[in-house]
Amino acid sequence: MVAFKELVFSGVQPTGNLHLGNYLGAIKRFVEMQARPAQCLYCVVDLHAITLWQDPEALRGQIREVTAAFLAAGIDPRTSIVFNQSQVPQHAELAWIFNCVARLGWLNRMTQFKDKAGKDRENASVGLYDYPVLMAADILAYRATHVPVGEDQKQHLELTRDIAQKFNTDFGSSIAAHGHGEAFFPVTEPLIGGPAARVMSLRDGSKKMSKSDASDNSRINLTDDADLIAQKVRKAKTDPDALPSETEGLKGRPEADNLVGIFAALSETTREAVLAEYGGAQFSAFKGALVDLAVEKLAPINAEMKRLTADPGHIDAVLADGAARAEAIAAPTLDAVKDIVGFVRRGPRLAAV
Ligand code: AQP
Repeated sequence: MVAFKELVFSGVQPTGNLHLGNYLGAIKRFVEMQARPAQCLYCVVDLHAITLWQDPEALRGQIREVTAAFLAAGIDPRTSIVFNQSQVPQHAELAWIFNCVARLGWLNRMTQFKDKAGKDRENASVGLYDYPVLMAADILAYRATHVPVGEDQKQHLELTRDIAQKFNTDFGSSIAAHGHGEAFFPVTEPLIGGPAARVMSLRDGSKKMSKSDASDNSRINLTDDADLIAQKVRKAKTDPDALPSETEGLKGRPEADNLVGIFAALSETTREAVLAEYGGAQFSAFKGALVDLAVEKLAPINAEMKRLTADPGHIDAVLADGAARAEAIAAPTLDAVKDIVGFVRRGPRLAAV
């Protein structure tokens, strides 16, 4: 077997309303991954964003806003590679090759497409249907070994693994003939976990906190100021009982479970530890503590995002530098894939030299 060096890849769509779920389930964990002995790549996935129509001027602003959120949260663009997907052509190129590896039956099982397309499926874009194949290409263009994501992306990560395995099997003898051993693509490991792998809506504990929820009160946006955060937490739906002392007591109480999970993730502890401190407390008291904690953690990020978005030239320079470094990794992968598949190509690309 080939030994793959540890490489971390993940992405966030620039579709506006970046929220606490995106932060706790993904961006905060991206920051933590930087302590690993790994190359980390963090991508603003703008090709994914246009699977649903985006206003062009707003999209440009949203790409810069997600980049600012990455940097404000603590991603270091000198050690990690921060870039937007459309600047690295290998993502779309590999997606086409993977379109010919993935099976229709696999895509038909994807629940996110069903949720996002809704009843009017005939009218959904082909891109929305093909979204998980592009996601597999994003990850495998870098032969990424680890992908930190929220729980909603679990099924897409399984598809990425299926595509990698099928490619390795379909082209096994060619992979070996070109000196890549038994497997060209790694079977990527999803990193899903922690107390905030699935942050729920503040208005309905059975629904995921989401950018597209019509109610702004359902989510805490990373652009919300301290007053708005306080207002949204105080208005969050709860039940009439006090907090339990054990996690067992959170069963059947989705709103309580969600707020305890958010508290645990923000304070980098567990639900158990939160309940050891707040078990028996009424929600009014617990929400007060949660407001203080959320403001303490989110206000500095909010302020830094504002500072960074005021200088789009700096953000664009970070993205351009990241794209060049990303392409230097992805271009040789694509050259090898083309050789393996049997294409005739020009000599090595500049980026690979
Ligand atoms: N509620 C959530 N809890 C934990 N993690 C979440 N993520 C999203 N929502 C939650 C994680 O954030 C990362 C980036 O997500 P995305 O931008 O690719 O898009 P998404 O999952 O489609 O985000 P939304 O908010 O759910 O958007 P809409 O409303 O369009 O459906 C991913 O790692 C994701 O798991």
